[in-house]
Formats: sequence, structure tokens, C-alpha cells
Amino acid sequence: MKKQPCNTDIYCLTGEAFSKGRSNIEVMRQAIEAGVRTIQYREKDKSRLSMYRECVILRTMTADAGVCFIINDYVDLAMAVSADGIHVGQDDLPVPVIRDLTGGEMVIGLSTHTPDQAREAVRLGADYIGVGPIFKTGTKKDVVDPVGFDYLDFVVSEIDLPFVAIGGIKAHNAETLVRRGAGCLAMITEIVGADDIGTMIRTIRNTMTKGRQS
Ligand code: 3NM
Repeated sequence: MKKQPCNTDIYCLTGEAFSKGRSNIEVMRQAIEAGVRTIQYREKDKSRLSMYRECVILRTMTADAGVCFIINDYVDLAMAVSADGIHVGQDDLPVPVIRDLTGGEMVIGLSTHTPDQAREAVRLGADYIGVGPIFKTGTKKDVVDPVGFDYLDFVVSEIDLPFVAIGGIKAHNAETLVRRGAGCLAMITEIVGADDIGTMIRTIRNTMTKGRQS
């Protein structure tokens, strides 16, 4: 059965360059231990072989823990390690082509930044969308300008697809996003760059809970 990557509170992406010297494996081990249920492997500058080797290990860790494992960009890598899903951007292979390549069970996520892109994601049959960057972020190269709350509000009210908010999300702004209807928040630097990953995840969870209650 297809996994539901956005059916959780925190969607954690790798980013070894921001991980304070720790490996992706170590950081994700701590995130899984702290209860994160969706992980995306995202590395832009590593060799395909080292990405494959890391993903083999992460696939075992995530499968053992029942965690959803998504791979960014590389359809072949996602298929090679039997990931639960693949996440692509606007300039990648079209969603229906990826669907043909990967077959029925692979979840397909698409990054979107405008209302037109969100509507197109629905039409193309994406399983979920990324909505961002909500705030300014230095983590992604060639990132578009922040979309702010307008685009988030549009998706909450108009788009009938699971989504994950992304871009510059921190413990201190998580509450506001949840209050506006974003149930699932994706983060790189706030989590992988934290001195104590478990404590950071608990802090984010607490602020998200406040957002849900207000
Ligand atoms: N995608 P951080 S923003 C990978 O808007 C990514 O589609 C974005 O990193 C988008 O949590 C982004 O450190 C970077 O800001 C998120």
C-alpha cells in the first residue's frame, strides 16, 4: 500500500553540509529515535555511489522503524533501494512519466510555488505537494522568492491534496503555520543543525501542538 508522507507532523530532510560534522545516517538515526515518521534523502553534491550506499542503510533503518522514506530527484535511486516515494521539482521529469517508470506503489511528491503549479500537480496526479518556500531560506540553491502565507492559504482552502510546508521553517514559526492549516512541516537546517536533535524535535512538536489548540 502507498505510504502517506504528509500524514504526520514533521517531515525531516537530510542536509549533511548543515549537520555539524555528523553523518546523514547519524542525524536520521536520532530523528527516527525522536519519533520522526517521514524522512527525505536530499543531497545535491555527492556521487551517485555514495548516495546509493547511504540510501541502502537509510532504507533498512526506516523500514525497521516503519518510517516513510522518500528520495529527492533521483528516480533510479528511489527504485534501486525500494524507497516509499520520490520527490521532484518543477524542472524534473513529469509526474506521469515517473508514475509509468515506478509503478503503482511509489508515492510521488512535487514541489510547487504558485497556485497554477498546485492546480497542475492535481491534474498530473501527484500524491502530495511541497508548498514553499514559506520564509526566506539559504539552504536551497536557486530557490524562488518566499511565497509567504498567501500561497499557503490558497493551498489550504483550494487544493485537495496532502501537502507539506517548507522553506525557512523553525521551531519559533511552526505554531503560526499550524494555526493557518499546515499540519505537516518540512525542515532541514532547524533539525539537522540542532545541537540536540531529539530536544529540537520535541520543541517543534510542542509548538505545533500549541498551534493546533489555538
Ligand atoms: N525546498 P530549510 S525550500 C528543499 O520551497 C527546499 O520547495 C524548498 O530548508 C521549496 O528548512 C527548501 O533549512 C529548503 O529552510 C528548506
